[in-house]
Amino acid sequence: MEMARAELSTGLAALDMDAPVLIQAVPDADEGYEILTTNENITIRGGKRGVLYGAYALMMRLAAGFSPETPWTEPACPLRMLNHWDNMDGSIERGYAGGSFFFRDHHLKYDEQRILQYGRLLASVGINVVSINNVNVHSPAGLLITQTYLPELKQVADLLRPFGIRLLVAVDYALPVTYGLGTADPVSPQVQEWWKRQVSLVYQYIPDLCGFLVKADSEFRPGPHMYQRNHAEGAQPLARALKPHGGVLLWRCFVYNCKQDWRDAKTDRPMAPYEIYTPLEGQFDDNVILQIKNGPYDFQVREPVSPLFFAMPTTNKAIELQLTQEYTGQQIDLFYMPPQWQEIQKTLGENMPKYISAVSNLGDDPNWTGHDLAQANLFAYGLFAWHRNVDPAVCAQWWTRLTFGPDASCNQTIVSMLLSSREIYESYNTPLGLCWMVNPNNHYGPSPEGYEYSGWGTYLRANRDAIGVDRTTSGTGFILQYPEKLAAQYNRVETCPEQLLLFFHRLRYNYRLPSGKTLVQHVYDSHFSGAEQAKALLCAWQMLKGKIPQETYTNVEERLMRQVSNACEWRDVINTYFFRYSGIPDEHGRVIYP
Ligand code: GCW
Repeated sequence: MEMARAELSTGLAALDMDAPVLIQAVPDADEGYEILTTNENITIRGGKRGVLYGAYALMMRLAAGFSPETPWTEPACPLRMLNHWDNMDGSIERGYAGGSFFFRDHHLKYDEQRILQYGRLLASVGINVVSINNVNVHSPAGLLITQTYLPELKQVADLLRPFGIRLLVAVDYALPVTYGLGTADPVSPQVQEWWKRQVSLVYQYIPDLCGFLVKADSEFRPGPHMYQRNHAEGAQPLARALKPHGGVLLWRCFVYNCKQDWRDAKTDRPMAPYEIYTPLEGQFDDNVILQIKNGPYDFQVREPVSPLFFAMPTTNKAIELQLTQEYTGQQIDLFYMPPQWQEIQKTLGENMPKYISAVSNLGDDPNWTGHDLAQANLFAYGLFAWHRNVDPAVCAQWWTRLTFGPDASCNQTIVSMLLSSREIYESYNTPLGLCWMVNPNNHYGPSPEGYEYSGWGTYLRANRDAIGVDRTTSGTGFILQYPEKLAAQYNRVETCPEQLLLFFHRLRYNYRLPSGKTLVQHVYDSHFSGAEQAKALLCAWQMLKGKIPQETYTNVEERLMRQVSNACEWRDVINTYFFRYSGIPDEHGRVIYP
């Protein structure tokens, strides 16, 4: 209540507004709130944390020029998380907005004001849990849950608590080994005892810790498979140690063989999580939440939803999204994500998990996200996590108005840039859901066969006739992991959504799409048009010169210029690649490099 009052008074003063606001506690409520108005005053009624959310909502509504009146609202997801991939040396894995604002020189070293601003930034859009260290727990981050770093970690928890934000810690599964036990085998009584003691210690420092996040047996991280134990057995000692303290265990399902032989055409990487986890249905403790990436591969530009969301009905699940633009333009190219989330929500319907998490796009750049317009993704994520069914256009309008003020024509331009950005990016990137045509390691820019002969399980298998992996019932059978109706839709090339055609099917270059175009002509057309549209984004922005604060204008213009050259590079490389394999020229005779 005091926090809500304090935030309101500083916020309204900053907005140069003076509104008579009453705050009323609603007993037994927690995060929900409503805003009521009479002629004399505005009342925020809400639960313990709800009044704070109500205070931010009110300020946003006033700042955007909307009526403050808001009917009772409660979050659709109780855990609305942000996962940072920050390393303790200050770097950020897949970070595109500078370095960490939590860590430096292997310590929690930060500007306290920035952490407070961060707390406000997150709370204002309803995010209530953060994990600040990388899921790849590089040394010495494992020690964050030990005496060595707990006093430092506690300070961060204390700073964020008033904003209704709790900490999660990404932990190293092999930590008991580091502590001299010689094993991290989950069935070992010493290991179980060790986790109990360790967790008790953590809760002495941070009594409201949300819990732990674990990446196990994934991309060279240690895990229970090292001891021939399955993941339900593996999760147990940590879950049971956390349980008496009210903690949860977020257990990531990003598990697959990353040392596959490319000659092996039977193993199909996207099938792995379903194969590994579904036999374990009913075996996870009730405070374990399986954290599943939105797609079965890995945050590609276009993927179907992970089939695991439809399975394991009695197991807790969280969906993991990626705000940091690893494969979606690295905060150089514009990519507004809510249309993607809306599609996921539509496809999953009631199978949408109750818990939600997203990999952070924040860093220590002065504008937080590197690309100024990438802030819209964080804003929209908060709204999406709270309401689930949010209209991408409404989020874009809100954000634009709050960020750039009331100028309608300027807002219209920015909103339409945001709303078209994903389609544009996709049209010059990897075609038709094929995935993985990126430069290896840094994942920016085209390299069609960059991963073709590697162990990562990400193959296109192009030859002179056809491209793609057949995942239908007559191919790898991946499609059978989906519920019947969806499986039937994906299985037939005629009914498969066009954007996913090459995710599910292996097709000949001269295959005729429902549009009447051949596959290869579609690739050419979409790449030529995508590069043109990227140029159009730049032109649209340039029309705003003088209407936007100079710093933001320059920041975005410079990035859009880089986007244009990236788009041209993608266009030429992908078109050339398809031309060289297929030998089929562009019907319109445009330039393709032979
Ligand atoms: O997409 C991959 C990234 C890794 C990341 C991994 C994961 C944190 O390239 O950098 O590691 O996903 O999600 O664990």
